[in-house]
Amino acid sequence: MTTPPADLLPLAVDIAREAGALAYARRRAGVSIAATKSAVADIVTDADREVETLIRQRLDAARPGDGFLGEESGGGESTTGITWVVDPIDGTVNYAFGIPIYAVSIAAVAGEPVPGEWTALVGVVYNPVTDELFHAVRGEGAWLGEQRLAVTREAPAGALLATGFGYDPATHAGDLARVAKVMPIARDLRRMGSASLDLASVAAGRLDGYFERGLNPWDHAAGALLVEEAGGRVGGIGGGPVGRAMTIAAGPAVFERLVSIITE
Ligand code: LIP
Repeated sequence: MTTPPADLLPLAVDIAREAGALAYARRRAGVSIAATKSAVADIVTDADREVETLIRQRLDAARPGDGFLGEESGGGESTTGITWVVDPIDGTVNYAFGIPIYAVSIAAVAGEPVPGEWTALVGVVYNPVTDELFHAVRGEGAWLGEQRLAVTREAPAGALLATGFGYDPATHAGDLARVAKVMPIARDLRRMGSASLDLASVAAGRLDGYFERGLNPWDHAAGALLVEEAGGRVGGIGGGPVGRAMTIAAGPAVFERLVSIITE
């Protein structure tokens, strides 16, 4: 029997809150960098690993047979057709430096756990510092708590945009050139350091658009569903599927303009 997506939301919310509380407590107690990953700037803390272990244990207990794709512990095959795509602490560098902009990102997807091939069913992005829990079930809208979310429409003053830069210094020149191409349509630019919160901010109308190269599946899995359920669009180069090459998220008009500028 296929589980209705709405039945997955309470589990995701409960686990996100528990995981967020753990991350917050560890941050207040002091955080150490456990290792570097793809580049010297790509760090993981002991808390990242501990929080992901908690999330994985809770999901395994509640939904044995579901798959898992997590930033720190990799993948686990699904026998139910559902895979949980998890970033335990999205905004790890912010977290390590004590900048209060980070989130637990949990998504449940159906099908192959590959961006562009999966169908996102449930997305939860939780910032424990602000106690803001963004959530969406496919077809049932995007919400911040009980407040329904909606993306913005294009404005004469230009778009308030956000972006990010990868950990590999070799990619920074291209990222900065892309910013220069986009700035003529922007009223201003933000670089907040957490893709899931950038996407949640687009869904909530706090940003008009977001674009970033190099994201991993767990960075955008939950936030992309928030944007789509808030009336926005999410895609990659040329408006195709999201991937490491590019993630673009905005209301329809700004999305088309960003796709056109970034793809040209
Ligand atoms: C981060 C993203 C951020 C991006 C960073 C990194 P992490 O994810 O949320 O938008 O600019 O390079 O990918 O590593 O903190 O989970």
